Amino acid sequence: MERTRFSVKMRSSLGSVHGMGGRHISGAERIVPEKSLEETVCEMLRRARTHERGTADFIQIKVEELNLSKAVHAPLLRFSEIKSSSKDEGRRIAAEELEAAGVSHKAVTAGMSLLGALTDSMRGAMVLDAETGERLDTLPRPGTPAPDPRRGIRCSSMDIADEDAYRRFMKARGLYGDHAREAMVLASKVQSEPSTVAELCWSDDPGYVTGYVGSRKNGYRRITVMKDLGDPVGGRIFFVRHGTDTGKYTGYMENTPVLIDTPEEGDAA
Ligand code: WAQ
Ligand code: MG
Repeated sequence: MERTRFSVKMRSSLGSVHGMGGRHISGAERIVPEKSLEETVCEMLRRARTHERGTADFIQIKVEELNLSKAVHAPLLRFSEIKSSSKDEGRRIAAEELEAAGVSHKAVTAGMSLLGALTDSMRGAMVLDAETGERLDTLPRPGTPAPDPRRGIRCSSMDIADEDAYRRFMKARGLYGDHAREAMVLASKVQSEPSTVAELCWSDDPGYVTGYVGSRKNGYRRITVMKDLGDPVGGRIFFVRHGTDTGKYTGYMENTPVLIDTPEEGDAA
């Protein structure tokens, strides 16, 4: 493998003042070889300008060269799918999956009502105590600016380690498309931090109703319908062990480069 790659991060919004406030449109993160850098930047620009959530009028793209020897490697989560036919059914299944992964009933209920109460999508994820259900990302932390409840924390700086191996892996499972790829990569990084118990997610793209529950215990459990078609409100929650240091946790999610290894065919997956 080459010695360096480039981290490319994009965030975009509509109606902000120099990127502050406004409506979240889309974000993306990749770690790509130099030869794919231009193409990746153009793709992200295009995505922000043609998104079904709206045409972004503020777009920030950050490019940074990374020394690969500093990147952490983590395995891709195992994949499985549960079919649901309505929002209510999908969310009920998700609640069961979260409890099966070790999140308390109380925390699941708290998380479902927090996501259900959002009137528009956040940029990032809420962090909840998996035992008490307390929301942690909005608590003030000394030495950091007052947290913005609409931002949450972003999981960033991650990508597939070996593109070709990943393509073979997904094709063998009939999985295509950017949503699944990005979600599998993100969910795998989230589970590579030992404080994470489980993750809950559904998309904020009005035309994409699928979501998942991720955990080290049960892998990536895709749930086909988790919201009504046309609904622009999605969300994510990272459920963490009681007593997790939120500052350290956030630092890992936002800054540590993580490359996701795909199991070779024949490996258990
Ligand atoms: N870090 C933390 N939270 C994020 C991030 C991130 N990098 N990106 C998005 N979010 C939050 C944010 O609140 C979004 O509103 C919400 O998650 C949904 O994001 O077919 O498309 O990018 O198997 O719309 C899952 C199913 C699709 C994929 C998830 O999420 C499949 C999806 P979206
Ligand atoms: Mg989206």
